[in-house]
Amino acid sequence: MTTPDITLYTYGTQNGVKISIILEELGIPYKAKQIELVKNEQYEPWFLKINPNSKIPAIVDHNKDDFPVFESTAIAIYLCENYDPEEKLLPKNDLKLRSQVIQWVMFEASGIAPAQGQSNIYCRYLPEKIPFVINNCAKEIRRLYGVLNKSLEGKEYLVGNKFTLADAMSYPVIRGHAFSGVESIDEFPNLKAWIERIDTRPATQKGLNVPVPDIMKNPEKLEEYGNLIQSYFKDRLNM
Ligand SMILES: N[C@@H](CCC(=O)N[C@@H](CS)C(=O)NCC(=O)O)C(=O)O
Repeated sequence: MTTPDITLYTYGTQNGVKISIILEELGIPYKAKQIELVKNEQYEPWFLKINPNSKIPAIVDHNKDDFPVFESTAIAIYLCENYDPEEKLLPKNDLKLRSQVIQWVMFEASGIAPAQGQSNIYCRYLPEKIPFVINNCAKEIRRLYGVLNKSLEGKEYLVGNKFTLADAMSYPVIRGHAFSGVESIDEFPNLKAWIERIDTRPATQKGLNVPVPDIMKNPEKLEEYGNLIQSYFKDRLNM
């Protein structure tokens, strides 16, 4: 395999660190470039050529004619398909195992991430607090955590008892449960133990600190991002 030459465009949010975690876990060299979301760099024409959806994360693979990839799930699968010959994170030939990993990756992308993303908006950023909406978001997050908790019964990781893409994509979002309005996850002991297990993985921890120190422990950066989200509402609600 030729030495990978990848630029990661990111910001340190939960979606951003999904990809730095994967790059670190695969041991792929990469350059991380912080996109200044607060200065609207994501809307600049050069970045729209990389991600027409104007969001981080995105990558450019310089070894493949500067091939751009956007959407965290698509990036994760691309990286494994091109740069995971040892099948560290995504099985290639065992198609059932591969499907199981992809099922949980999709469960995260279409279930957990949107549920927590919505909850962040309603319980953190929207100036008006609407109890029904906040409770409904928390209820859906708890339902999804219940599914994961049951699946982790007697297991260390989600698929095949080894750390895979399924864990790598879910962990950075789920560890932020308190931020998303679900303060305690004591009722999900398997999920809690799973988070603590992944907390000890050096590569994952390294990825969490790209391009800035872990945003969940970085109040200044968290506030900066929060202000950005609130500015979207001000525009939309004409506040
Ligand atoms: N579905 C996308 C979501 C990406 C996303 O929402 N990125 C946020 C940061 S976590 C962003 O770039 N927001 C800036 C904006 O919306 O202007 C993915 O998984 O890559």
